[in-house]
Amino acid sequence: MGCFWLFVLCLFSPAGANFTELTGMFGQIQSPNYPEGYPSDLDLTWNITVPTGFRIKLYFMHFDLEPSYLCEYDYVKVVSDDLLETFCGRESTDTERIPGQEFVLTKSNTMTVTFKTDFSNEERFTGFEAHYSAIDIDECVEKLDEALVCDHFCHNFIGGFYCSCRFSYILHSDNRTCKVECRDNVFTEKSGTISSPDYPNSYPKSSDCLYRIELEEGFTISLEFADIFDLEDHPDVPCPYDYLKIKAGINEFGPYCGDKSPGKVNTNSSSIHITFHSDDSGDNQGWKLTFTSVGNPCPVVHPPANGTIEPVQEQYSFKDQVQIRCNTGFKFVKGGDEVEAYQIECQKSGTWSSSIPTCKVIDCGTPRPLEDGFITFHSTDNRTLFGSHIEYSCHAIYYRMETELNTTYTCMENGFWVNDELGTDLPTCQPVCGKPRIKPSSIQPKIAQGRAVSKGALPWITMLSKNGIPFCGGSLIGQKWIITAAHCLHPPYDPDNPNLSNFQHINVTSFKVILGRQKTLRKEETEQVFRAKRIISHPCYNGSTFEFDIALLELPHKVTITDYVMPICLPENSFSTLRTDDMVIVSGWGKQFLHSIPETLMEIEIPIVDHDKCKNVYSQLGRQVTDDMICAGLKQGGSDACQGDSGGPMVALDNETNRWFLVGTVSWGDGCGEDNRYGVYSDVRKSLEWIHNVTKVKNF
Ligand code: 4AZ
Repeated sequence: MGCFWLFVLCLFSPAGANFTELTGMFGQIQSPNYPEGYPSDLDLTWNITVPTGFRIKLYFMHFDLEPSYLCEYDYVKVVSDDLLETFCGRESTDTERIPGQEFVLTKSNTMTVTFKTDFSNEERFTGFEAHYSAIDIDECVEKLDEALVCDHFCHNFIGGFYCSCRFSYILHSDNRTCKVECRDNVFTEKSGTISSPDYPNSYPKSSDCLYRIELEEGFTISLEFADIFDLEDHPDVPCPYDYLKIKAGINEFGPYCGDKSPGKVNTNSSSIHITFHSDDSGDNQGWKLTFTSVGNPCPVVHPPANGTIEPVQEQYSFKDQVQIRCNTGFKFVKGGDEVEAYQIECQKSGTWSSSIPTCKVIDCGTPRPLEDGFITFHSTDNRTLFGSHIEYSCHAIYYRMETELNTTYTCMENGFWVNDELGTDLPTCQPVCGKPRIKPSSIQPKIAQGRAVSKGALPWITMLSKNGIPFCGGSLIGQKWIITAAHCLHPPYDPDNPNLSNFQHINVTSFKVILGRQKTLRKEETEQVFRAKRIISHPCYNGSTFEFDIALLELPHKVTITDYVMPICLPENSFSTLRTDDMVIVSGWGKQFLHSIPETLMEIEIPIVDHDKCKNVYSQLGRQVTDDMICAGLKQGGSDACQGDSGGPMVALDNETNRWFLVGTVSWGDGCGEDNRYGVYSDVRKSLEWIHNVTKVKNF
């Protein structure tokens, strides 16, 4: 006997037993003196150890021991964990066994082989020879140790194995179980569901999950666990392995485990922490809960008088909002401002963010005054509240509304007086033209040298006065425009400087514009005096030929329409057809036959003269009567305009409308009132478009 292998270690026990430690991956053991007969009284032991993750395979190439009943004389015993094989003899019988062609396979990595012989052998037995080798254990298949089984996936390698986990799981430090990272679950919604990972499939092992529901103060959270509730438990100890605990403020609920659902849990808190712990074993379905929250209740809201609320509910709780609206025609009054809608919110304290305001009826207030008009209230008490009606009218006689429309305005919910057609715009009152309140002196067919005009009979006549002396006339059209002769406002024609008379005009501050005047030199109470704001001469005015001898003066503001100050109408197609011999009236403060100026406004009534006839008369004198001019006067002379009458009106009565309209403005002539000479006037019809463009004046 002796040490026969590289990894062999021989030990001798005090009782004479002989131990050999074998640690190689493979090796050989033999009976002493093999293949010669083995000695008596042997007690040999081989302790074979291979690395963990391997098992040992032992194979006997030769076996020849003394046979005995139940191997009581000589035998080879193989022990490993729960394995026990005893071999003896030469062939297997009822009571003894030889290894034969079979091999012995251990479960673990250790094996003890003992060879014992008694004191004698009846004949020579050659003994045994065996080989062992380390064999890899496939732990993934064999699962020898339940505690070392991989939780999810197992991967075998020679001498060992390793575990891995499914997606979203991580391998626990025990290298076996798969856990989840579930400490960071925060819920801020008012309701939702939470469950253990993979519910209702088995939840991960070795995990510590934390779920937080964090709501605003003012809410209380309730939990309702699903019926399927399955956490590893213990019959005697409360939840020692896996458990679920709920912390809600100072209150704690749980631990919960087992298979009975905790059902409904009212936490009375707005912030709760749910902890879920699982140990490294078990295969349970887990848990699921639905959380809901309700806010602190607020008192029921009632709609204000003349208002509504939305939504209408039997109960209101924290964060609920209520819209309060006033009925049409009503508004809230808040800090002096009118407010359309109002919103209140139930607060955590269980009170509303503000009290319910009252709805006040909308008041459109005093309607805007109408210039030259007045307002009539439909109600007797002059109500200006929502739904009230008013009427705008123009002052009768002097004014007429610009367009014929329904002039009723209603106080609307927006607080404005509104008309169907004009909206919030006001109608305008325009002065009536060509209708003197004071009747002109009766027109007689022949007035020789003119006559004094009764006060107010020609209320459009305008005096242009310099230093208190009239130098030209004019006519009021609309409320702030005077038509006059361009030559009144331009320097006289100078052949050396022809442009001067065309393009330069006198200063607006150098003369006064007087309306409502009858007397030539005396001021009157009825007069209205202005300084012109601007002078606009006809663009075709020619200072040498007096073509388009017409100009407009803009007044700085509107005249006041009185019995003595009223506009003349402009010619219109419908009522301004004039024929030769039609009578016209010319008025002014001009000289009488180039002599003295009259004391008062004078008028003459003369016929329109045939244009060609007039043209001929003046062509003989080398002067041109152009198409923009119109002539009037008597062949025998006598009644004529004269110096100082320029710019003044030549008017005619429209028989259809019984209104006076402007035919022309006094322009020029050869002398005054001489026979076979006619007065020449600027024909207003020829300048009508320009007048309209500049003044926008229309007849009313
Ligand atoms: C002028 O000098 C004037 N007879 C006006 C008209 C007439 C003559 C002169 C027509 O203002």
